[in-house]
Amino acid sequence: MHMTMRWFGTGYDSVTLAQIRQVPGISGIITTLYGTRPGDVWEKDAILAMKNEVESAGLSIAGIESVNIHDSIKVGSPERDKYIDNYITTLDRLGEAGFRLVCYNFMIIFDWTRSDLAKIRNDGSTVMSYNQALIDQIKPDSMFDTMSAKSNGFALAGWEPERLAHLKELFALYEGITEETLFVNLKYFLERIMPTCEKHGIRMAIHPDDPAWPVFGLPRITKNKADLQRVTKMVDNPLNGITLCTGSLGTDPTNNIPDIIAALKGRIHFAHVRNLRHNAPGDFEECAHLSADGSLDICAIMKALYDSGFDGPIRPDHGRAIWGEVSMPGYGLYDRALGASYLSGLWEAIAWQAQE
Ligand code: DNO
Repeated sequence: MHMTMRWFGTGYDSVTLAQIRQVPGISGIITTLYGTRPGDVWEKDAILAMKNEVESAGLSIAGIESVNIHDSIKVGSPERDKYIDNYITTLDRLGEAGFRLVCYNFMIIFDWTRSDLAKIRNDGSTVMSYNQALIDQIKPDSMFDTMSAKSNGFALAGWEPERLAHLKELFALYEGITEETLFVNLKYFLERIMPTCEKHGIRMAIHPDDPAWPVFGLPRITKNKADLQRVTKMVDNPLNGITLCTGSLGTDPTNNIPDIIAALKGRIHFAHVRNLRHNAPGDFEECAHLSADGSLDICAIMKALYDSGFDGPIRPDHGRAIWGEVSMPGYGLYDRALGASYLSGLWEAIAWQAQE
């Protein structure tokens, strides 16, 4: 594995590349071309400028998170081919620039969802949390305002204001879409992009649903082991893989993450490892990465990744807001740096013991 951190780009992130470079063990960053919309073709010059900026700071780009998917592809409407062509052009350009990992998701309308972005914990830190009863009281059209109200002024990844300004149209577009339609449309998309992925050796890593159940009645198809196995088997190419996101899969306590890792061996191209704490069914909050602070056994997860031969980038994920830091919720420097060091320490111990 190689340890990385997500970076949102100059002007989008409170954290600098120089700071990330000083976190022990970090060899690369995960980023995207912010300012692009789902469906856009990425400009070659912009891709190279992004690469140069990171490399001049002494780091490399270990993967792109995300190249987002246009709604027509998820719905399977007639203009999808045009947008898949655009996606292919972007992949081609990323491949030519030397990128070998692309994370994406197939969540519809809303990406990751929380009811509170700054819940205060006993130690004074704040975390993002989710409570289904609270979400049930929020109308989908006010979800964007709920999310952005506590975003400290940062644009939240996956919550593009331009797209979500048309929520009514989006809900109408997805009317009648079922899990089955989504699987069929994802298969169509993957089959069309695989030749380009093969040309460059680009690993595609679908990100699981967060939380791992339907929200606002919208179907979701990457919630658990069965879903992820279906996605990888329906287009049985080693480049068609997943992002193992423990914070997303872990929202459902019936998801046994070490077991999912073993089942998806060889198809896990990217890992987001973090902990969360279950308070009650449908009610969870994020926490420090440490196993003792939450409900997930992070050591067992890292061991399962090690045993599966995982060789991709890994990154700490959402951290708590601590020590007065003001950042994009979940993406401050301090708690993610603690998380990265903890994960690197676990990995070192697991590797050391394996050699004994
Ligand atoms: C949230 C992230 C997601 C993720 C996308 C991947 O913090 O984990 O927004 O980047 O779903 O496409």
